[in-house]
Amino acid sequence: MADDRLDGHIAVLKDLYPHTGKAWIVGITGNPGAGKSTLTDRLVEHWRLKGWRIGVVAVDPTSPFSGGAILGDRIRMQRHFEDPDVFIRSLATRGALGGLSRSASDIVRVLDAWGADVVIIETVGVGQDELEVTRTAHTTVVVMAPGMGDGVQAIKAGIMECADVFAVNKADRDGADATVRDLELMLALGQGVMATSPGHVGAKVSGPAHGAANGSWVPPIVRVVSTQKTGIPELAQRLEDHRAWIRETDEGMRRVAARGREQLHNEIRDALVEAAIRDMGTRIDGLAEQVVRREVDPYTACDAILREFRSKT
Ligand SMILES: Nc1nc2c(ncn2[C@@H]2O[C@H](COP(=O)(O)OP(=O)(O)OP(=O)(O)O)[C@@H](O)[C@H]2O)c(=O)[nH]1
Ligand SMILES: [Mg+2]
Repeated sequence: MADDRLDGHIAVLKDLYPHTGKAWIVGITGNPGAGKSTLTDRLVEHWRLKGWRIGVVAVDPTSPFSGGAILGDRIRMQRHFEDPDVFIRSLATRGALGGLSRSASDIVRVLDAWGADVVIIETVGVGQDELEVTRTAHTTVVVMAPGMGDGVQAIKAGIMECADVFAVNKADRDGADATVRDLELMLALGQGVMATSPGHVGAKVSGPAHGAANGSWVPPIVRVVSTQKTGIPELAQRLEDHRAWIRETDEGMRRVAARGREQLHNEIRDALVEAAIRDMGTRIDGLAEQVVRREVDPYTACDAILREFRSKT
């Protein structure tokens, strides 16, 4: 129901909401083919050994670049399909405005209510919608792979900012050291910037101090070879460290509060746009055409829509 946004799904989600809030939400993002699904499969395996119940939401952008990730994800995580304590759901990007991030976060909530200890969201780190999906996560891993033009420069800036942990996957290949070095340099520069901005005075500048340092979090870099399970326990540990940091430190809690606020803003925005389109769709289309013909500027059109919408409600 939540995925298809069927009538009544909001009422169901409202009923489920009191049962949510326990799951830890882990986002896994990175360029196409970086090894996100293979890594997810390994983390599922690792956390299952602890007896955790696990939800996985795999977002397929259905873009020509991803080469049919749904099928790939299914094959890569197939062995967990038989496990009643693992629930895997693939979502396709649809054209709808903000539809992807919203149904992904709704499905995460359903899995949370189901009793998942951890919900993993796998999403390609390209596109605004996909970026927004990672914002619903408490802890985000950015997966990088060497030797596929996948250097630090090739990763979108927005994605870099939402990284809590970096996984340099395919560390069995040449170039992993260079990728780690690039990341370390980037993090050191980032800390330098932070140190000079007010509020961050005294932040550690020298050397990459990974993990929680001086109350703030510096993303650790972990080398992994997902296909060979190398580095998975270390990666899982860093992720769990981050979870402890958000739960136990003031800055971590502030970060969670900020994400919660952002998520509510998104929900309000989506609900408003949806309501406006429902109530005055043809009027909006008409104004859009006028904007295209340059008969009216977009600011005036927006003002007119806002005024009319307010007078209706
Ligand atoms: N050599 C090597 N290959 C790997 C490793 N991890 C994954 N691969 C391979 O890389 C390819 C892509 O892996 P996926 O896990 O599908 O990558 P993905 O990031 O989920 O890809 P999309 O969902 O399509 O964006 C597969 O052929 C994997 O077998 C690794 O650690 N080393
Ligand atoms: Mg994948």
